[in-house]
This record gives sequence, C-alpha cells and structure tokens, in this order.
Amino acid sequence: MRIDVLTILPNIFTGPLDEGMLRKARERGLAEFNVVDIRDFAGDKHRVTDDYVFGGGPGMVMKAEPLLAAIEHLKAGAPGRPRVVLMTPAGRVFDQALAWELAREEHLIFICGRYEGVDERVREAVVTDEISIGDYVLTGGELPALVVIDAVVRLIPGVLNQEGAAEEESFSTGLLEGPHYTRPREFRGMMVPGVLISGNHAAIARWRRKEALRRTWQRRPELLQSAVLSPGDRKLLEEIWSEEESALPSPAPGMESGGGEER
Ligand code: 9WO
Repeated sequence: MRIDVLTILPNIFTGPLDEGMLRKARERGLAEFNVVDIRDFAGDKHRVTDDYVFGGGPGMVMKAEPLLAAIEHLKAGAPGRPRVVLMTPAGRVFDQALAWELAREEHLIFICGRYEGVDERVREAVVTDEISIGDYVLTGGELPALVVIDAVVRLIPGVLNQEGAAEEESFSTGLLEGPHYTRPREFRGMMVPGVLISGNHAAIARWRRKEALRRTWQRRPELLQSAVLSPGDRKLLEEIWSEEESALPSPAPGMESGGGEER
C-alpha cells in the first residue's frame, strides 16, 4: 500500500512512521510512506499556503491551489484511483470496520489541515472521504492521520506476525479484551488467577472469553449489541450477571435472555 500525506508540518511524521510496526511494514515492502510538504507546491517565492477568510473573521484558511497541485502530482505518479482522505471532526467517525475497508486499498492520500481549515473547493474537487477520529478539536489533522495510518497498516496481510493475524480474525468479534498477566505469579500480594497456570487449555480459553465478555458488559455494554455471540457466550453472560449482582451497568438493551432469569 502506498500512503501519501499532505501537511505543512512534515516533521510531525518522521518519528511515528520510523518506529515499531510502521517501520517494519515499510522495511518489508508492505507499506510505502510519502510525506509531502504542501509548501513545495506553493507557486510563489514565499511559498504561501494560507490566506485570509473570505467574508472576514479571524484566522487563515489553507489555499486550494497548492493542495490541488500536490494531489494532482501524486495521482499522476501512481496507477489507479486513490482514496483522498480529509481529516476533519465533520467526517465519518473512524472505527475498525473503516480501518478494514481502507486496508484493502492500494493507495491512500491524507490531507492534514491547519489554521481554521481547508478551502471548501478542495473537498469538492478531490476529497473522497472525510474522517473524524472523535469529537474533539485539535490543532491540525496530522495526529488523526497517524491514528488512521496505524490502525490501517497493521491490518495489511504480513504486517502483524501470523499469530497476531489469526488473533485479529478470531478476536475481532467486537469485544474488549480481558485482563492479561505475566511473571511473577505473586506481585505485592496480588495473585495471577489460578486457571491461567493450570495448564488446562480449554478452561483457560473459557476464562478468557468470560472475562472479555465481563469487561465489555461492564465498560461498553453497547458493544454487546453488535458483537458476534455464540450460545456459549450467552451462557457465560448469564453467569457474569448472576456473579455481579451489585454491578452498576444492567444488561444492555436486547441482551436479556428470553428465559426470565433473576435480576
Ligand atoms: C474543523 C472543524 C470544526 C467543526 C466542523 C468541521 C471542522 N473541520 C475542521 C477542520 O478541518 N479543521 C482543520 C484541521 C484546521 C484546524 C485543525 N484541524 C483539525 C482536525 N482539528 N481537529 C481535527 C480532527 C480531525 C479528525 N478527528 C478529530 C479532529
């Protein structure tokens, strides 16, 4: 996958794209990152990329001309039709389903705005996707673009190890993960749950699934609506509900079993 990023602050990307999994993806030839300074496409000698807002008011807006020149240059240098993504709080809220969708693409171009925003005609002319990473305002689209890049690149086949890829298939059932432990077995009087050192792999798998269901129900009960739950999962939830009589969240709407249990 080729990923182009358009920004007036290219240095923001050098650290994050050069470390860890993103670095490995590039070294393995699975992802190619191309961070472009929009100023390089500003025609004037002062390389101006922003201008005053028509109609008046404070702040500046990113000019259309340098951005469109940069995007046309990037499109001309690659086959196919890239998704051109504008990072904005007014966009579609990013989630794992959108990450999978973008992971299937050959070429992504991210536009990172600064100042008060981007001239509307850039959106009209070239933007195919507008993405928000959540309901808060930042100083620019660079950090949101990095969030999306991280989530997408780890889904490209071969980027995660085989084990992680399999886990991604099976554990992307829309649940939160349960607790994890490593050595020592006792830490400041706190013990690792006995089942995890029992060697009973079926019991361990059942415990892990149950704790994932418990945590999801406790912290994000609405996720249980869209999670893929087996009849065995529903039994585990019944157990959890009977164990946690004093717990604050009630079963998410629609999650009650038909059988009129306690509660
Ligand atoms: C800001 C804005 C606010 C309300 C409705 C729409 C909006 N679009 C923008 C916008 O494009 N702003 C530019 C990028 C310029 C100012 C800083 N920018 C920005 C992007 N701040 N916060 C984001 C962002 C992007 C994705 N997800 C969360 C926040």
